[in-house]
Amino acid sequence: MSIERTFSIIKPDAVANNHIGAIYNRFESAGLKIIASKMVHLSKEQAEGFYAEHSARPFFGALVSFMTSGPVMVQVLEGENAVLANREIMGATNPAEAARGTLRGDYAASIDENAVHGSDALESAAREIAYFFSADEVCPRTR
Ligand code: IDP
Repeated sequence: MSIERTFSIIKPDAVANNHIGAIYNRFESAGLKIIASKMVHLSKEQAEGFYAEHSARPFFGALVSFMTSGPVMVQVLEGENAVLANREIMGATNPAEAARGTLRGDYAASIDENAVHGSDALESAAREIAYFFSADEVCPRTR
């Protein structure tokens, strides 16, 4: 077991549907600690930069439009095997394939609007955390 940090977004659909608290409860119930958190309304440039690896995909324009359609919550989660643990809490990318009891299975309507983002590897987690948070905004537990 290793203590990891991962990056998470509660996307505009889940924020609009008032699911912030329920989703934070899932993270904390699973033993993940929220060590940084803020609400942001992404600019087009921020969303395009964050999803740059998907810029050639046919859904890129729709993805950027959705991610800028309303505020999001961004957070850093810390815990044992946090990257994989969060991906399991989230469920499959396509909510139609996501198990009940996962965030996408319970709160997402479609692959275009799928409630949450979570880093897929430690390397992307470090990059994504730095994209949104300065070092002094990350607050590991001291007790
Ligand atoms: P992930 O969010 O589960 O890591 P990725 O493949 O990295 O999935 O895709 C990033 C985001 O792009 C997805 O969460 C989803 O919002 C969107 N996306 C991925 N594939 C499709 C698609 O085939 N149609 C529409 N949107 C998609």
